[in-house]
Amino acid sequence: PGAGTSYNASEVLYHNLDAGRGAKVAVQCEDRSLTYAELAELASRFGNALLGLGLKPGDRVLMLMHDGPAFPATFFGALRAGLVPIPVNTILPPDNYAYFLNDSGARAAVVSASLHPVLASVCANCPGLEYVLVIDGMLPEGTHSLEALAAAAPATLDPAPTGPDDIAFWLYSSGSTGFPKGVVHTHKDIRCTTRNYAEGVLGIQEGDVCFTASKTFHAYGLGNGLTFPFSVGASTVYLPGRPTPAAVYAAIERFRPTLFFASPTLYTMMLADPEPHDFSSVRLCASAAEALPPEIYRRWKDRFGVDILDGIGSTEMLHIFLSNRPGMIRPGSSGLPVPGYEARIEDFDGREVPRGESGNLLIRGGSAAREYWNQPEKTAKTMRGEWMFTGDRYHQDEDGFFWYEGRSDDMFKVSGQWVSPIEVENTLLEHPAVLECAVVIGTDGDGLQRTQAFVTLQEGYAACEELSQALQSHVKGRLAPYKYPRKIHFVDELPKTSTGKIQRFRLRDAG
Ligand code: 3SK
Repeated sequence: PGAGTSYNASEVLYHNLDAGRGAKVAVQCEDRSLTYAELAELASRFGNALLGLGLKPGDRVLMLMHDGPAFPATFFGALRAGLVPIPVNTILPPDNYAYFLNDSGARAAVVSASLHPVLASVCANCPGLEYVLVIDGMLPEGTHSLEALAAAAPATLDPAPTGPDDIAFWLYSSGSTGFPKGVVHTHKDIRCTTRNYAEGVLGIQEGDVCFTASKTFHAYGLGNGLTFPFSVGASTVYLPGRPTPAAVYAAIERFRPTLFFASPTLYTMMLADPEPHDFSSVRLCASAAEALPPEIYRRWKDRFGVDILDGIGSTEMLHIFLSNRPGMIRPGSSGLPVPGYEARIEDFDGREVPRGESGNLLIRGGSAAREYWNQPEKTAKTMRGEWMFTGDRYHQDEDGFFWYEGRSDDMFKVSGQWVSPIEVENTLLEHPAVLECAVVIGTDGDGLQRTQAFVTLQEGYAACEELSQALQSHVKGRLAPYKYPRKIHFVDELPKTSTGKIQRFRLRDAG
């Protein structure tokens, strides 16, 4: 879409009707499948139902929904109606929903019936919320059925007269401190990610079947599971429940996707399942949220013969902006800038650092969010003109590949020298006993700052002093002496966000 011309991002779904794909399957979910014609009709009915309640263009609609056909119908129906959908994480404590509703001023919320109790528990504290619309289940008192309203609403809907730079949707981004921020995206942003990453890197085509184990409420899943497949008339598979390795393998064997999207945590858990599984339908896998340890990449490739393209994105940039490419993978690196994006590594004074030196990563590209809602100071700190400050530390190698070193606030100094937690973690992961690990700063008995590691173990290994020493020797033999962990904590699990990012900041004081 060119600046100034009219454009509504629902075209990503609806253009398939003009392209003659009405009868083609768009979505498969458990025992249900919807063609493009059926999905577009459902989206139009949902959009009309929301307008029928009196919602006006620009009004926000919170989406607290499981993955399933109603998710894209609500998202695209709201966009087409000129409303502003805000998908949110489905597994947060109730207070978060009160915050989202009050911060966004949403007049309506669409909620999966099984998630309604958690929303209901905070509604009394959200005076701006006028309509709670339930889908996929029993109708609690005081709510409306979106399906019933939709059945009575017109089956077609013309796009609202929006432009490429108008607000389209928000996503909430939670940093390690403070309240989540409403990340405001415009209509053009979706098309930018589908062209640059989905077509430019994944080479997505009409014949592809996408399956995202990372949920669609998150920017990563929203691209993988909605906008990427629909942008080229491919189809998508949804898994409404928890993406356990068993559920994911079963969905892959049943629906035979060609593109699979997950985070390093899930790839690691899937590798820990020793049963044989048929992965032959998948032509390419993608990973984001955390750097993919090279050891996991190698084990995956050995076992399934399929590449994982590791990349990094952000909610602010909407999707992946650095990525490895098919046939050009450097395991452990985040790859090269995705076409359409530029990356820059700066020192603390804002000067570009020479190749090989580490610094803060900034990104420029057409899918950058326009602001954090109502947070001008945070907006100014992160969105610096055309450049987005990512908060990640990186260095670039002699061939231009980008290597992640950790979040800026995860880096630390030992004996006056910088330690990248990622480097130590990747080394620990080469040891056969280690399933997952996180490396953070700790203080030893003398009050000195030292590296410490939190480790979960592979099946068949037990925590003991000997293993602790073996892991320390393993790192000592491979990295500079000041980097090895002076203390190893064996734990049952690591703290993570719902999308699989390790929350290292939570471990800093835990040792
Ligand atoms: O965490 C990431 O790497 C990511 C990727 C795509 C979209 C959003 C995010 C946060």
